[in-house]
Amino acid sequence: MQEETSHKQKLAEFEARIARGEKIEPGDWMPDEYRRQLIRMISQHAHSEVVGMLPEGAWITHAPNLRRKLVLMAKVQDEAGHGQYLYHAAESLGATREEMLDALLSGRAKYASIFNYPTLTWVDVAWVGWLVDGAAIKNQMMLAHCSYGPYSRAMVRICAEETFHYKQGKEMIVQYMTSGTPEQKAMTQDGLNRWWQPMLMMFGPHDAESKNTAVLMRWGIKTKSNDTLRQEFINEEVPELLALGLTLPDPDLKFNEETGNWQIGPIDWDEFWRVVKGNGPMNKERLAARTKAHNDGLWVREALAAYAEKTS
Ligand code: FAQ
Repeated sequence: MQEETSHKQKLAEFEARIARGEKIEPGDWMPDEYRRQLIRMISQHAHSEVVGMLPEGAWITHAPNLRRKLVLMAKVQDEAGHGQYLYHAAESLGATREEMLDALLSGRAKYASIFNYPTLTWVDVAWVGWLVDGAAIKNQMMLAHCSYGPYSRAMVRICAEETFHYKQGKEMIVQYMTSGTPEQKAMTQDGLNRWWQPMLMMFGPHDAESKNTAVLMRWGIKTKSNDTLRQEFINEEVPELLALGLTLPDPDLKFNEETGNWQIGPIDWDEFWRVVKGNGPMNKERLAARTKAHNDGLWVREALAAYAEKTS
């Protein structure tokens, strides 16, 4: 009975801290479910950054000129750094790197569905920058205000870098659409046709189907729902895409004067769940590439462990 009262009291104090806008720090008391939700989300986010290096990384050796190659290398390296910050943030909650990597490589962990699609042409690098980094920033600007200190601070740095990623993608699309050849314009439209729907899915299922949102919002981890962020992103990007002469691959797209929103047609959630469950176009290749990188890095981990033992 006394134990129950003390738990209720701790929970009330914890929720009051969140209501006052205070950050929760690693050693602070927190409900088990808060810790579980954060480990789930942050580790998935870390995996997304690391797997997310693969679709664009494939184009580094095919970049059309030195400037584009330097920018792309810097971007892909940034994503590795984001993975590091995020794995550290999850470690601050008690998750170990080994557990998290094991979950990823064994296929038990989720990561952003979008990275299971192939980058078929060079312009896909540009679309990943504009649409994928753009959608990621939209979500992460919200997470920069989340109640868990280490996650929110990691997000501030990550968002600054993702903004550069977004701009380099947009710069390429603008160039191809305003001064490109007819082939470049056609390639750009083809890329938009393939990336638009998967990008919309990145924000997660509709609010009515989103099982985690309620608890995440209660504890200030998320402050906006999946549908709210998706709609904000659509409203911001559609006018810019149309202004470049691009066609959105959605016959139902229209501006709703009453709500002030760009209204979209249905999203193919069957495809989303197929991809999330491991059966997307590139799931197997992505996990095989991460497993190879992990195995190739074994000698580095062994050398570090031997050095640590020798110097301790
Ligand atoms: N993909 O209840 P909800 C990036 C799962 S970073 C796969 O609505 P929640 C940088 C979800 O986990 C992109 N699975 O979930 C970059 C849950 O299953 P669970 C990653 C998804 O957590 C750019 C189930 O569906 N960003 O791109 C997805 O409230 C370019 C039910 O969903 C983050 O991870 C999905 N798209 O909302 C790198 C940000 N959506 O876990 C390289 C942090 C949902 O219960 C190149 N995460 N699921 O088994 C979040 O903000 C949230 O977790 C959401 C999902 C918004 C992703």
